[in-house]
This record gives sequence, C-alpha cells and structure tokens, in this order.
Amino acid sequence: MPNVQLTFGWPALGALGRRALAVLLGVALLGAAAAVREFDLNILKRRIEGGGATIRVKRGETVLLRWRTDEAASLHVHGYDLRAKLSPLAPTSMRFEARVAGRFAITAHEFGAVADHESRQKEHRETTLLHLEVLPE
Ligand SMILES: [Cu+2]
Repeated sequence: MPNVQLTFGWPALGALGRRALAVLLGVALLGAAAAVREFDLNILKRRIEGGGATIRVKRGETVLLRWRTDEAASLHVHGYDLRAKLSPLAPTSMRFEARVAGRFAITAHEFGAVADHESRQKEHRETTLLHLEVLPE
C-alpha cells in the first residue's frame, strides 16, 4: 500500500510552484505598470504638430499627456472635464485613468496670455485640437 498524502492549497504547489506563482504575479504587476499610455503633444501655431490625430486607448489604462505649446492656452479634455493652463515656458503633464469609454474632444478654449477657461463669452473661440478615443476593451 503506497503512502498517499493529499494536500490542497498552497502546500500542494511545492517550492517550485510557489516560485512560478511569484514570477507570474510579478509579470502581472509589471503589466499593470506598463498600462500607462504616454503621448507627447506639441501645439504649434494653434494646431497639434503633425496633425490633430486621434489618441486611442483602452478603458482602464492610465493616460499621460505631455503638452508643449508655443503659446499660452486653456486646455479642456471633454467628457473627463479635465482642464489645464498651458504655458510655453514649461511642459504640462495631464495624467488620468480612462474609466469612461467614448470619443471626446480635446480643445483649447483660448489662446494667448489671457487664456481663461472660465470666461463664458470666450467659449465660442474653442478650437478642437484632437480627439481622445477610449475603447471598451
Ligand atoms: Cu472645452
């Protein structure tokens, strides 16, 4: 009669199994960290340099937009309602989690030294720079 020992759960994995699991977990964590989608955007003469393309990401990814501009501007990511004042003196980063799927305009509400998103009478001067598309997986 062979000596059969039945174990369940963690002890059943053995040292090698536990090591493999730890590696898998590490890869999963790296994968999560790699899900930051970075985009370098340069505004030149009130347009995105290289053309106002569409940024596409998947829902759940972290989006990092790095802005440079040749002119002060008040930036607005529609849908997510994120705003930032851009200055030609220093790059500006916007970081957010793409929680909502859809297509959203990224606009500049005002260019120039008096860039101010809050002043309603200037809303009509909104310029669409590009679009953000968040795909539902
Ligand atoms: Cu806007």
